[in-house]
Amino acid sequence: MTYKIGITCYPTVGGSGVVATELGKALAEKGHQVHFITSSVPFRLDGCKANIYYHEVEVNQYSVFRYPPYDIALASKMAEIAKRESLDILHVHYAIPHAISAFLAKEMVGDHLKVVTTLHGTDITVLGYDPSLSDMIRFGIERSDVVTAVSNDLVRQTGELLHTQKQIETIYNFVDHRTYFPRNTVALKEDYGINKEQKVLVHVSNFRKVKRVPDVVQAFHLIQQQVDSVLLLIGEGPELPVVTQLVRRLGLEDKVRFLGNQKRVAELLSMSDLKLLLSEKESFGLVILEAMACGVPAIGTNIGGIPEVIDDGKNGFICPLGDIEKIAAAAIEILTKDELQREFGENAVKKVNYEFHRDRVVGQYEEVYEKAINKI
Ligand code: GMT
Repeated sequence: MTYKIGITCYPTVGGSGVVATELGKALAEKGHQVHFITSSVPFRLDGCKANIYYHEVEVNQYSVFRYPPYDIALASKMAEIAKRESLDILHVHYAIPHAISAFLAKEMVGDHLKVVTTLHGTDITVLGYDPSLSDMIRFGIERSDVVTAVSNDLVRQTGELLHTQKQIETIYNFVDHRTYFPRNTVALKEDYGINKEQKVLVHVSNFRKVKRVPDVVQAFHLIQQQVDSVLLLIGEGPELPVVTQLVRRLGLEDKVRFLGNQKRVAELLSMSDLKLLLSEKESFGLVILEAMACGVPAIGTNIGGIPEVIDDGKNGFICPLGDIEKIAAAAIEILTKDELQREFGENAVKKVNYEFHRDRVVGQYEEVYEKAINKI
C-alpha cells in the first residue's frame, strides 16, 4: 500500500529537519508520493525524484499585520495541497506550530485527512514549561491522529509535563547507512595536518546553551594533558563566542579546530576516535547516532534520550552532567586502550545497523500511517 504524504518540518540545519527530510526521501524510494510543505527547501533535500514534491509556504507581509501569520499561511498551504493532491496524511515534525496548522488544515479538508505528529524535544522540554503555550501543545498532540516521539524519555516527559493521556509511540531516529559508515580517512587526516598518532575528538552541534560546549572544551583541556589529541568543533551558534574565549583562556588554540558548518560530516566523523555530546537537554542526539554509524564510540550525559542511544560500557560511556573529571577519565580510558576503542566502535556500528537502521525505522512510520488511516 502506498500513500500520499505531506511532510512539514523546520527546513534549516537541525536533527528534526534531517530526520523529516531523510524519511521523506526513503518513503519516496519505497513508492509513496511525498510532498514537502515548508517555508524553504529542506537543506537535505538534494537530487530530483519524480515522486518528491516541494511546496513553499509564503507569508504575506500586509501592513495591517504586526506579525506575519506563518501558522495560518502554513495551514492554508497544507489544505490547498491536501485537496489538490488528495493527500492521505500530513506528517508534521514539532507540535508547535505544525500540529496546530495541520489541525486547521484537517478541519478545512475533512476527516479523511489524517495527522501524524512527531515530537523532537524542544517543543516539550523547553516550550512545555511555558504555561502560555502548554495548553496549545497539549491540544495539538491530542487532536493528532497518531503521535510519535523520538525516545522513550521524551514520551515520559511529555506525559509528565503536559498531563496528557494521549498514547505516544516511540520511534527512534535513524541514519542512512549509505552515507554514514566507517571509512579509511588516512589521507583526510593528513589534509587536516593531524599526525597519525594524534587522537581526534569531535563535537557537532548548533552551539546552543543546552549543548554545554564549554564542558566539551573543559574536558578536552584535561584529556590533552594525557593524550596527544585535537578537538574538532563542528557547527555554529550563539555560544560560539563564549567557546572561542574559553579556548583562548585555556591556551588550546593550537589543538581546537573550529570547522563551522560542514557538508562532509560523515568523513569528519570517520576520522575521529571519540565523539562528545555533553548536553543538559537532548531528547535523542542524532549526532551521536551519526558518529556511531561511522564506527566512533561516544561519551554522552545521563540526560533525556542519550542513554537510549549509547549503551554505557558497550559502545561508549554515559557520564553525569557537568562532571568534567569523570568525562575526561572516561575519554582517556577509550583513547589509551586501542582494543577497547575498536570493540566500542564495532559495537556502535552493530547497534546502529540493527536498532536505528533506516529500513526498520521507515517501516515503523509506515505502520503508523496505516494505523492513522484506519482510525475512524
Ligand atoms: O538539538 C537541537 O537544538 C535541534 C533540535 C531540532 O529541532 O532538530 O534537535 C531535536 O531533535 C533531534 C532530532 O529528533 C534530536 O536528535 C535532538 O536531541 C533534539 N534536541 C533536543 O532535544 C535539545
